[in-house]
Amino acid sequence: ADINLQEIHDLLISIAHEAGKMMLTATPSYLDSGTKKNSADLVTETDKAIETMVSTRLQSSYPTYSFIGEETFISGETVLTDAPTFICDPVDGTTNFVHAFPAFCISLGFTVNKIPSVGVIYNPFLDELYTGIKGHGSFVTRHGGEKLRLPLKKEPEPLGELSTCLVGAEWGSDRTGNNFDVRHQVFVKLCAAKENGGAMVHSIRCVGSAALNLAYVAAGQQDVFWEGGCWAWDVAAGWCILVEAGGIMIIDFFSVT
Ligand code: LIP
Repeated sequence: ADINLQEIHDLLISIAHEAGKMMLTATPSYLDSGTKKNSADLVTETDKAIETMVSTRLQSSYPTYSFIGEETFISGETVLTDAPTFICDPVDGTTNFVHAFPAFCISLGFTVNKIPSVGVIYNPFLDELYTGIKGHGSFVTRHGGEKLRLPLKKEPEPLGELSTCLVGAEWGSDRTGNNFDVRHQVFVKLCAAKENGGAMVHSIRCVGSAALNLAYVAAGQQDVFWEGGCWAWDVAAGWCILVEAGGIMIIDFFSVT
């Protein structure tokens, strides 16, 4: 059957707004947040409640489509297939959410044949909604205002020189072994002066949400985003939005097994 991406996009926006209300009425604290793989990998009751709401609403409208969510993912069992699939990060930027730092969002992606085809990213705190549909461009709406096509910059600069870029990069939650060494080296190389072997970028921003980082590149507020160790729910929505804004996604590997 034909897949109506516009209808899916509209439903995802409605779900994102409901999730936004749940985030704003919650009172999270690091004191009652739980942890996953280590003390820097946080999860709250709101993450879980939003994911339940999202999967319930999607299941009732699209019972035959697949669903992958950060909080219900089971390593080795949950697999991304070619089937139409919703990919949900109920609260991306949970650490920010817990600390009341205003950069967190819900990230809702939809893939067909593993291709990101709809993306909806909503930051309820700033009331910023980023959306994209494959082949139909991407947009931002701020504070319920005008829907603006991305990128926002009228004449985007070609990225000739890293040294002219504002770069988003994240430390992530894995602070051990090779993963940490690679992150550390990337930060140093990006920032160091050229005579010290670096790219001397304008600066680095650690906004704390992979989805918002991708949306910011799509909007032209950041020129590049780099992160090692992203999951499908971190990038599925932002991927569609970025590509539709004329951006480029470079990956080493895309799998949720
Ligand atoms: C987080 C990301 C963040 C990344 C963390 C984590 P969460 O997602 O968006 O950018 O650095 O590793 O994955 O856990 O807040 O949904």
